[in-house]
Amino acid sequence: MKLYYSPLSSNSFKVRVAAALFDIPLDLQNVELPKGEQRRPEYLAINPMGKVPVLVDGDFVLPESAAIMIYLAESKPDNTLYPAEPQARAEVNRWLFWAANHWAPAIGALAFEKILKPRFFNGEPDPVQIKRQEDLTQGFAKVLNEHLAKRQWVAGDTLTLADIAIAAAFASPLQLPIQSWPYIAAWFARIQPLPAWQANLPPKMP
Ligand SMILES: N[C@@H](CCC(=O)N[C@@H](CS)C(=O)NCC(=O)O)C(=O)O
Repeated sequence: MKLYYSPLSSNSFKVRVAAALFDIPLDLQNVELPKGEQRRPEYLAINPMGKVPVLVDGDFVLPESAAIMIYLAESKPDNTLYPAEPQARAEVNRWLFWAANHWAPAIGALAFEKILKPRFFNGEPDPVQIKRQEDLTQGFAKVLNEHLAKRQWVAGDTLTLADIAIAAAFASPLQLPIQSWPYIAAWFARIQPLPAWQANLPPKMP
């Protein structure tokens, strides 16, 4: 299977970690976001949204990181990362949607303003946008921190795709103030040592 990805992309990172946990090798195809390769016609033919990641499995083309993680999980029956029991699965889905709709967009916008825009796009960070996305991130982190106060893992009593999807934000060079959310910090300390996590970390920005 081929994965169009970027080493700068935490949505790509979460898919790579999930694939490693499922022991599924991926043929990685780097889409150079700073060069705008995601907006070239040949890439838009693969994903009209002009985003990474995209999985290609034979003739089947699948954008959207959460959908890709689920697709990989469904090729490995009886795995615990994406449980089959309907309520357990719904709980994982709930947090995958939470990450896709709230958490990742706020953090992605922050990373763009604070790191990618000045570094790759010759632009000035927009303080209004930074404040707005920081406020959103704080609010979402509070929800996650309180949720994790009562449990070890985000959904259920073991590691699932939901943990990987949400924790990916902390692999970003953004360096979110994780120590200000003690239950998130304790949870992340359980995820970070995973070999699948360590093996796929994005390169450090110089
Ligand atoms: N909902 C999508 C979001 C994908 C996304 O925003 N990808 C970013 C990188 S993390 C991207 O490709 N940005 C390039 C651009 O917007 O030009 C997913 O989960 O895969």
